[in-house]
Amino acid sequence: MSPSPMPGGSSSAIHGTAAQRSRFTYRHLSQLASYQTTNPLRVIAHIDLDAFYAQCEMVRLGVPEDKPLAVQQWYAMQGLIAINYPAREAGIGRHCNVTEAKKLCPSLIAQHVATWREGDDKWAYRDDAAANIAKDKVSLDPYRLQSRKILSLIKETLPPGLQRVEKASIDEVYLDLSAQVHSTLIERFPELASPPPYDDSTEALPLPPTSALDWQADALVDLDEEGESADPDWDDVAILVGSEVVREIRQRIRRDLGYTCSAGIANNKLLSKLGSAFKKPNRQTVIRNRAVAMFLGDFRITKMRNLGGKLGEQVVSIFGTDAVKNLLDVPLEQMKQKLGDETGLWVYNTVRGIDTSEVNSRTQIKSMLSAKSFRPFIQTSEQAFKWLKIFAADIYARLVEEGVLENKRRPRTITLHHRHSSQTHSRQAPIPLGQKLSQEILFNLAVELLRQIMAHGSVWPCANLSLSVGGFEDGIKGNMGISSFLVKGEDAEALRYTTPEPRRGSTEPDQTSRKRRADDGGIKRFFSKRSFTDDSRAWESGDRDRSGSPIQVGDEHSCCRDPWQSVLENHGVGLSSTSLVCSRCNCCFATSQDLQSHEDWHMAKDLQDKERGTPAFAERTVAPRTLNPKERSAGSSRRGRGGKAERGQSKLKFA
Ligand code: TTP
Ligand code: CA
Ligand code: CA
Repeated sequence: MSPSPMPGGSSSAIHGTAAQRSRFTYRHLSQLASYQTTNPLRVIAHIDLDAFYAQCEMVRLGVPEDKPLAVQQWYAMQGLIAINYPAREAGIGRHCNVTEAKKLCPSLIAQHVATWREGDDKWAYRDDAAANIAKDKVSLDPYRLQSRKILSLIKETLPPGLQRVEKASIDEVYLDLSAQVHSTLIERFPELASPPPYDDSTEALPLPPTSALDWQADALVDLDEEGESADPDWDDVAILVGSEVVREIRQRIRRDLGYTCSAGIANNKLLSKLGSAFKKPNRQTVIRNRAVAMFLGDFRITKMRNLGGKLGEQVVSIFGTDAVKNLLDVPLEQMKQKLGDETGLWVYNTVRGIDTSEVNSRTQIKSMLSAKSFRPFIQTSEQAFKWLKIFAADIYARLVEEGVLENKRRPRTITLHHRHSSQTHSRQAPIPLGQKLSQEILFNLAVELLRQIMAHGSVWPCANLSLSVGGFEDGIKGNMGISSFLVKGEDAEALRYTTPEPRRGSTEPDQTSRKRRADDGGIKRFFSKRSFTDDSRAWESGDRDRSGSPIQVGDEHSCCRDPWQSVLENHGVGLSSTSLVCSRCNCCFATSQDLQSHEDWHMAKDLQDKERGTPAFAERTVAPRTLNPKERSAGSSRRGRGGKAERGQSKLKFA
């Protein structure tokens, strides 16, 4: 990427006498190069695709940008899962089903997601998918493919060796731009490369050049006059360089792939994520250090990362307010006293916009799951085998993405869960080493596991099947001797080994996992695995939670109260009242069948989590609620639509 010259920013313009030095030191500057996470000069970006699945369909179908389009999943049960911005203009939201949406906007294109179909071994776009919930299973492969292309383009745009990219969900990434910004600063201001006076890295830097910073089209967060009157410092320059990088990435994504996205650029992940949602669509928002207090002042704490769930509710009930600006008055000691040391400190920092979590490009998934709930139930092994074939194909495609073909990573175990009336049976086997992993191997193992379950007793009708692989290991490096091709030890046991049967009709964790849960104190206990404030979305294999674990994939029942509710709330919409509420997550359902399917999903998820020894997600205790009109308008105004002239476009004049 060729750096554009800093406006008026020739190196000779650097100034600053002994009395006028920067607030930052040579050490701060050098810490940029090593991605030091507490560095005040650090530059983090969050990029989130606008209406992602909807844009994927528009690009695929060649639909013009101004045409309303929504992506549909089944007919009424889950309604619309992605709505493009022209359709949102017509008042369509995720709460609508297709009929309601078409009433609001007769020209709406409602495109159903691609599906796998019982008996077929490829996913496809099908005109009759919406009515075939029983025979079809959603495939997110088309969206994963686009997601991969976008990710590759981002990596290509960033300089090799100076990039750190974390895929946070199917449609978002975090970038730590610090090292790249460091190199650009040194290039544009060579004086910065000279050793510090007296070789003392704690010496202050000279001030940046006497020029205005050109913020171009970025949405600078407003500041009061006092905030703007202070001279710009190197943190402002660093974030501006980061913002240029992000602008170029966004332009390339648009030009080469046809997608618009929004971005936030700030000092950390917490703020950059709030920034990317601040002005959607197709905008980027810069939150300079000097603007943080002002920016966060109007937020409600429950809208912040990791505070959308139980912890946020607890904070609100303890301190009697959800306004960040009021929580700033709570002293650290009091936070710690009420919430515990670790959590208290974390909340105290969060309301101040302090976050030192790193952008982790090494996040790796730990398991993958493919599942289907059957309504009507399936009755024969032939039917089950057809589904196992689909699961094997689905998982294999995702394994290829993880680098299984290049032997980068490979799973070591495969597990099948089978639900018959109120009983769930599970069988697990190691995946033999020594052969290249293939769809057929996975399928054969799955069939063998099902046979074992069938040998155990009555299994039909079957309400739910799920196949998962786990125990990922890095690929074998170096020469593989003949011995590595001989299946031995644990692997030789592959098809004989079975996991202990869970208690019949029970989803209770065993003693070990229960103990692990009890030990899992501290702040992590609050973080919902599927918390949508963290936005580690549940909709695809690459999605990870904070601990790097994958979340439910590709199942129709990937909906639970936490994500849906918070998303609806984000869009200023309340849930309609219904008596069918899941007791685990308070998700609402229109029919008892839908509720039953959803409970099956919980069960499969529990079983999968049990293998990992982690809770499915923090249980929610609050009933669904409808936002009042005030909250609704607060929610929607926060998401602003641009248009308004931005303050501070070229405001930062040097004295
Ligand atoms: P989001 O990034 O939350 O939403 P979005 O990209 O559709 O819209 P925005 O412009 O506001 O970012 O989710 C990314 C994709 O994940 C979305 O396009 C479809 C899928 N998804 C679901 O399938 N169900 C859901 O409830 C949500 C929230 C998303
Ligand atoms: Ca998005
Ligand atoms: Ca997203």
